[in-house]
Amino acid sequence: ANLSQLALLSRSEDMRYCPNTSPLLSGPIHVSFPSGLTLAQVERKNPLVVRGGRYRPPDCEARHRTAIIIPHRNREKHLKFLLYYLHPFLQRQQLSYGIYVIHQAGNYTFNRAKLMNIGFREAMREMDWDCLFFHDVDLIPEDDRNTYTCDKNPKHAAIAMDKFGYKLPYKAYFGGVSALSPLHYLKMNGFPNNYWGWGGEDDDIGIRVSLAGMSISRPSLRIGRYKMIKHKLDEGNEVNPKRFSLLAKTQQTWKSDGMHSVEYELLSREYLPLYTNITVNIGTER
Ligand code: UD2
Ligand code: MN
Repeated sequence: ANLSQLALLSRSEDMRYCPNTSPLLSGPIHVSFPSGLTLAQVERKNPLVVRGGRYRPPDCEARHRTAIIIPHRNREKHLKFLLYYLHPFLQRQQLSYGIYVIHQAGNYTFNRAKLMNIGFREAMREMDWDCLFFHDVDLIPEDDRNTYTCDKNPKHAAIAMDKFGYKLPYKAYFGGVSALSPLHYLKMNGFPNNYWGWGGEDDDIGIRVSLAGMSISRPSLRIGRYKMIKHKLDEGNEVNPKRFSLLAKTQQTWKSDGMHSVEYELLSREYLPLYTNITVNIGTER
């Protein structure tokens, strides 16, 4: 070997890939919601997390780059608990990761799926992520063997939630937490932009997966467990009365409405210590 080959060898020697299965995993997590927890405490517990909520394992080269996309408005308390659990969880999985909070500005009706499309675009603009986790703010994973990496097919990760008795509520369910690679996402034209208010958009996304010729993968019931922080229906996220008629038309609309047609105004991008906050004006229903 010549000198430059030797130099390469020794570099890969001290920065080897992380093992296929992280030795840091501990399995089931006891989830509780300590009163008085502050974001400053969460920061102190995660000294290796850098600006914008980014992390890479200190002593091995991560095999995966995962972006977490969280749709958000007016749920600061839930966000604090999610960050408290999610940062150490992702670090134990030895991932290279970034957390993005997509904040809907103003008081118009909430639109979860549209915020996800924006999160996809804004995250991919910054980095070549190989997996995106679309994550409700109020769902806390209860087992760190539920790895935040992508599968061959779009993955529905929140298969077993306490609110549904730790069972899948129905076979096509795709709500809560799901994971798609950029290729999956583009293939199904992302998520719908026209579901305003609560409900239906998760089923629409599930239908898009199969319309695009893919199927849904899931972790086992034993490890895809989540606790949902109890809450009421938010103001500004009333039940969407159009959800059933929209769902009946997904087959006709998915190619024209989605990732490719999303329109919004970027109001700010802030690199906070624990996450990147992206505030957007998404308008309202026309
Ligand atoms: C269910 C699904 C969720 C979604 C929703 C229907 C579960 C666990 N999740 O959640 O994936 O399909 O039904 O739209 O069954 N949010 C805010 N501020 C708001 C309103 C919503 O931040 O004012 C975000 C937040 O990330 C929240 C998510 O949107 O977790 C879903 O809204 P939800 O928690 O009110 O709805 P839920 O629990 O019925
Ligand atoms: Mn919820």
